[in-house]
Parts: sequence; C-alpha cells; structure tokens
Amino acid sequence: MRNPRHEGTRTVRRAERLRREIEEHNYRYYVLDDPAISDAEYDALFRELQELERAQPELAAADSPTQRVGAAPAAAFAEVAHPMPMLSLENAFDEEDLRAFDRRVSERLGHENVTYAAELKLDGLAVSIVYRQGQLERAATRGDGSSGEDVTANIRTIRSVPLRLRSHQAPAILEVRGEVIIRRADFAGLNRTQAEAGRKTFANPRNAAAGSLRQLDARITAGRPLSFLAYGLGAGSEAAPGRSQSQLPAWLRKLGMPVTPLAERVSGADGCIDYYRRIGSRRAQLPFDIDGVVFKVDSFSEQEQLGSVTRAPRWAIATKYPPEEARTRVVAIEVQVGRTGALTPVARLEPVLVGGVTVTNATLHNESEVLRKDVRAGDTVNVRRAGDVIPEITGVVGELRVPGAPAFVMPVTCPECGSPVERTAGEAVARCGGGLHCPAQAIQSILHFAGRRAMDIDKLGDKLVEQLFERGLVRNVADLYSLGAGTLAELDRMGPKSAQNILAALERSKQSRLERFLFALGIRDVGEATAAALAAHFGSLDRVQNATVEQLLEVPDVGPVVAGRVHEFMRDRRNREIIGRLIAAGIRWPVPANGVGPGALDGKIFVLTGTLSGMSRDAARALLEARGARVSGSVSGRTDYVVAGLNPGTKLERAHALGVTVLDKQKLLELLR
Ligand code: D41
Repeated sequence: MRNPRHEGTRTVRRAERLRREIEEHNYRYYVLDDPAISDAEYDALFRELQELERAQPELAAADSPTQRVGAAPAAAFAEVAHPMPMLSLENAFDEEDLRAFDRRVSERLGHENVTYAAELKLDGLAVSIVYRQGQLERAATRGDGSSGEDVTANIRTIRSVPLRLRSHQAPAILEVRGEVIIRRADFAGLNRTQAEAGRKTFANPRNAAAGSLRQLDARITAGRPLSFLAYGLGAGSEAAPGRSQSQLPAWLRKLGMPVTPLAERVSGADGCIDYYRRIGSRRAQLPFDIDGVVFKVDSFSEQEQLGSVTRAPRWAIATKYPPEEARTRVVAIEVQVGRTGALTPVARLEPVLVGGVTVTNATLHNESEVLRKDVRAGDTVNVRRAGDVIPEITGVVGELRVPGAPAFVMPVTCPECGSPVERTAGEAVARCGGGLHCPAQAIQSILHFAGRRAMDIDKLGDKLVEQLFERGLVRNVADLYSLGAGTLAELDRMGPKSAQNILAALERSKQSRLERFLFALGIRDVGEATAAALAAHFGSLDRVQNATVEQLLEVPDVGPVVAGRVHEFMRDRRNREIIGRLIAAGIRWPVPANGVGPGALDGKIFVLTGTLSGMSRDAARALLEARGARVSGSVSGRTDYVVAGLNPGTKLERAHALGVTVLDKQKLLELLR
C-alpha cells in the first residue's frame, strides 16, 4: 500500500538532495573549474528537480537552483543603500605613479618592502551581493558608492553566483563584492547571436555586461552570458579568518564564490612593477578584458593604519594599461581575395596606437558587416584590439562623417581577376568564382602550401611567389618542384646563391608528414587539426583519397561539410593530377606503424583544459589515445602534460603549481607528429 504522506516526505528529501547535488556541480564547474559530470547529466538532474517542484509548487524554495528567473519585469530599479560604502580606487597611469604610491605607503607605515596583494582589475561592473544567514538577499550596483540600484533579480540569473553560501563559517550578514563581466569567448558568441537575430551588437564586453545587467526584465538578463568574480568583502568582513588580503580568495572560494585568478603577493614597488609587466604581457591571452591591475596593502592591520581619504582607501591603487580602443580615420575600404576566393573588405586606417600596438588595417569581415556598421571611406571610427583578435571597427562617429560620403558596395567582379563574384544562399561571404585561375587565389594557395606549418619551404615569400606566378613559371604547387637553378637565378633580386638556397629548401620539404601534406593542399575548412585527424584515422594518402563520405564522417570532428569538401577535392581530376605530380617529385612521409607496437606517447597521462580552437576535446582525446596516451580529468603529480586552450581554469594553475609541462594547441600538434 502506498502512503501519500510518505510519498510527500520522500519527494521533499529527493528535491533537497537534488538541490544540493546541483549546487555541488555548479561549485565544481564555476569555482573549481573541475566538472564531475557532463552537461547532459547536469541537465537531467536539473529537469528532475523542475519536475518535482512543478508537481508540488510548495517545494520550490527561493534558493533552489531552479529559481533563477522569477519576478515579472519591474517598472524601475529601486535604490538601495550599501551596508558599507563602496570606495573607489585611486589610479596610477604609469610606473612612476606606482613608485610614488609605494613611497607614500612606506613613509606612513614607517618601513620599506611593504607586502602587497596584487590582482587583476576586471573591466566590468562593480556590484555588492548581500547574504543573510547564508542566503542571497540583495544585490546592488555600485552607483555613487553609498547607494546603487537593486539588481537582485538580475544577479540571481548569473549561474556562477551561489544562491546560498556553502560554508557555515559565514556571519549572519556577509556582503561580497566583485565584478560582473562577460568573457571574451562568450562575448563573441553573444554578438553572433545578436547579429543573427537582427539585433544590435555590442561594442565591447563591458558595454554588453552593463546592458545585460541593467535590464528591468530579468528574463533578458538570464539569456546573457554574464559571469561574476569576487574580489573582496564589505559588511561582515571581520568574520574572515586570516589577517591579510591575500588570504581572502581562499575563504571566498570556500563560501562558493568564484574569484579573480592570478592574484599574487608581491613586495615593494619593484614587485608591483614586475607584476604589472608580467600581467601586461599576458593581457591579450586572458579569457576576459582587464583595464589594469590593483595593488592592495596585504596586511589588514596596516590597511587600518593607513585609512582612507574622502572616498578612496590610502592602501590601494589601480594601475591602468593603455586602452584597447582608439579613434582614427578610414582612408579607404579595399577588397582582398583570400585563398578560397572569399572577398574580405578591409579598412585601411590612419595609423593609430591601440593597446600599445600600431594599427593600420581593420577587417570588416563581409559585406553585410560593412553595411550594418555603415562604415564609409573618410569616416572617423573607433577601433578595438583585444586578445589575439584582428583589429575591429566598433563604431562610426556619425557626427564626423563627410557629407555625401558614398556607402560601400561590394564589387560584382573579382578585383584581382575580373571573374563574376558568387554568393551562396544563406552565406554572408561573397567569393570570386575564378578558382585557381584567379591569380590572387592561386598565389595564396601556393603560399599556404609553402607555409611553415604546411610544407615549410623556407624563403619562398610572397614577392617571389608573385614573380614566379606572373612570369608563368609556377602556376600551381606541383610546378614548384620543377624549378631549375638557372630559371631561379634570373629572377629579380636573386643570385645563384639564393637560387641554390631555395632549391635546397624545396628538396628538404620533400621529407614531410602525411598530416602536413594534407593541410598543405589547402582543402577548404581543413585546418591543421582536421588534417592531423584525417592522417591519424586513415594512415595513408591512398586511403584518404579513396574514402567515401561515410568513411570520412567516421573521423573525429569531421562533419558533413568537411567530409563533403575532402571528398570533392579528392575526386577532382585536376587535384589528383597535382597530387600525383607532387608524389612523383619525391614528397614522402614515414608510414605509421598502424597501431602495432608502442605508441610514441605510450602510457603518458594528459589533462585537457580550456577550448582548443578548431579541435574538440573528443578529437584531442582520440588523437592522444591513438598514440597510446591516457587522458585524465584532473591534474596530479602523475600528470605528464596539461594541454591548455582558451579560458583554461584552475587545472592550469594546478599544473603550474605542480610543475607539470603545459602545452598549447601548437605544441600539442607538434607532439602528435
Ligand atoms: O577587479 C576590479 N575591478 C576591482 C575593483 C578589484 N580587483 N579590486 C577593487 N578593490 C576596491 C577597493 C580596494 C576600494 C575595495 C575594486 C574596487 N575597489 C572598485 N571597483 C569599482 C570601484 C571600486
């Protein structure tokens, strides 16, 4: 017999267990960066909890992980007074300002070599989150420092913000302070989605974060990829164990709060300057934007001794980096033809310093991008350069447009060969239809073939290839290997010595590798990672050439588009002829042992963290395992290598701490060779 009362308590217990489990997984994901289950498994737990709560609405506690979007949109944000004022930070604009700050601190404290807690200065929005009895009660923007706007409903939608604290060590009231940001990878995704939906794109992650947080309808915020990282405490800070700033992150993490990475303790002005420089040189590789670093006197008692002036503490300073955005003028918009015929509008700019680098060009991606931004020759524009990305125009300064400036139009014929420009329905890219008859495409494909990561033919630069092509000496990559010393020596800026060097480089390039050769062929959408996967899967050129689309689809990471491209390329009679001539010229690679005998990486233990561009984790794992390596989920003393992509997490920090060798994607590919 079923007892409905028992059923009820069982459900209550199951729901509470699910909540705890989901919170634990959130913590592992957002704070430890060490997820224990897959996204699908997480979703299943989440759905089960939702089901239980739907069946019995009284079960749904306000701090349940399912309750992240609730309330209907408000008419306006309410004003909230901060329990403790949110002070501002004094700025240093160069190393000299920083030395002056350290001198003032040293003098007041009466000793040299002051210890500082050094940390990143995130370029986001400062917020305060108040927990009462461990439960998220109120969140507010910084505002003027004494009061801000109530953004509780919005902050609750951020998955990395715990709705309840993990530890019972927290005092009755605890105010956590930190920054709301959007990571660079998430920002790119957000703008892509915005553009596809015909909505406006954001100029930079900071604007996107601000626009997303300050939504009266929190359901909109919930759809935006916001992150939160804590840097300090307000009310309740006395409860923190430890007597220094540098001990705070560990406690915040214990409470379940994600914290800013790369914090360090440094000594004196020299230590601060060294940190400022080291972080500056890594700034482009960080997963989010920073506008500087912050130095805080480490000891709490020394902080107290120093006190504050008006609204900023005397014990902290922000040191800024040069802005990653600047203003300049578009001299012209030109159209470049790439190796695959894609026509890319490029803005030629008046040279301008952005983030410490002189920028003279900005990509405009494609025609619709130019029209959407409405960039015209002569316009004054804002240019942004962040991360490893190519400089981009973030916006046109409308007031400064020259009256009558004509809008950009994509040419209907290729600017290089005059062939008609083609467009595939649903694709933004316009392409030259001339194929390898288009000199731009032919020259680019020869340069690609000779590239360092392809056949690595030293000294075959663009000027030389252009000359060889224009004189009709080299029309395709196979022609390279028929060049003679006499022909080469007669070219401009070329003597017998350099001709010999080029012939020697061509000769050396014949000792190759199957994956390099496949990559060098320049099949559309076949990058290094795909070429390596094809080589590992098929083991011989013959087998790649004769593979059916179905067989190609069995290769990790190869989908229908790439499978179709490889198949089509290999079936083309002209391509087969060129490949035949290349092999006849003597290009060779070692034949793999085909699974017998120990792999090159036999028994080695790898850990993967972060995103490897163009290679999924499954593909990386398959390539490693094919060579006898093991892939593990966590870093330990037994780990041989950590492969770190974009947005690596604490696994990378742990690798550094344990002295484990760290590889980027490039080094991984080299090792796989
Ligand atoms: O990452 C930041 N943006 C950051 C901001 C940080 N790492 N530390 C900060 N520390 C402070 C003090 C020292 C005043 C508690 C801050 C800020 N303030 C701050 N953010 C916005 C205004 C002030």
